[in-house]
Amino acid sequence: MDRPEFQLEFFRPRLRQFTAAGAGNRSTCISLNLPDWAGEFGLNSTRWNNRIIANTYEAPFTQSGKTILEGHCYWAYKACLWDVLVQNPQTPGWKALKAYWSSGNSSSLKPSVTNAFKWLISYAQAANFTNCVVRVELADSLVRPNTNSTGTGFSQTNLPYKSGVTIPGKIFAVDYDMGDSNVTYADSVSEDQANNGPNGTSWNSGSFGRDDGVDTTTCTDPGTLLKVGWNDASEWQRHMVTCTPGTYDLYIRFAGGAAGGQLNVMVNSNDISGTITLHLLAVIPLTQLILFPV
Ligand SMILES: [Ca+2]
Ligand SMILES: [Ca+2]
Repeated sequence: MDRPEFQLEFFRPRLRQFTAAGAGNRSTCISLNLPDWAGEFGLNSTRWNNRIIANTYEAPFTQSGKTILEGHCYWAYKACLWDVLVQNPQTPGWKALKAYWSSGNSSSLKPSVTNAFKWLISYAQAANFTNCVVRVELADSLVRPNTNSTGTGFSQTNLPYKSGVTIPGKIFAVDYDMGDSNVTYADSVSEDQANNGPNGTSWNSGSFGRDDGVDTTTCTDPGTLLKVGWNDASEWQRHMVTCTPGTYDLYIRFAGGAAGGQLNVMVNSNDISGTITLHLLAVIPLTQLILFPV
């Protein structure tokens, strides 16, 4: 973030009194001679965030003879949503409370006083930082330049999602690198282009976990909270690891909704496996995982 946010956000509601939401705010600010102003944005993918910052907020422009450099406010820091910096889980009790409220306080869904208290407390405890998913890839998209002269910009190169990933060891699919679509991953939908917001095409079909185009959701597999799903043809993810050159055995842990899935394993862009068909003995539920040696 390139400016203090509190003051800037204060001005935004005032501006909305004068303009249609999201339109004409720049000219309104200039005509009102406000000392500073900001746009607000959020609820889209890392790819979208990084490009909007580079092309809108960090690009000076001239209007009415004045050079403007706009500040920006990112929306929620912490919420149950999957596209915020810190996501706290929704507990079963919290969901039951929401169902009661959204029903119009249906008597059949009304919790006991004891349960209502317990569920609210469990929700508060779930919001403890240690129980949350912290989205470092989203922070990366907000602070890393889109491009730079050293070629380390968000759209230019990948950065490791977690440090210290080595082999021999486990590489979790969801720990793919940070960076732009077609740099660290390829996915059929990597941002909501149609609506510039949350009401169009979902870029993460799993609606939980990382805020990239890769489709991630919750997982009960040992050692990770998240898994990658919805892998369509030609999609891929890149993982940066540290290892000693040598010969290794590779085991792929996967699940599938139908037989016939295929994948290739590449090292430094070289296909080392050829096309592997993931044979399933039967249609396996998505929650069931098997080991497959290659
Ligand atoms: Ca996607
Ligand atoms: Ca996908």
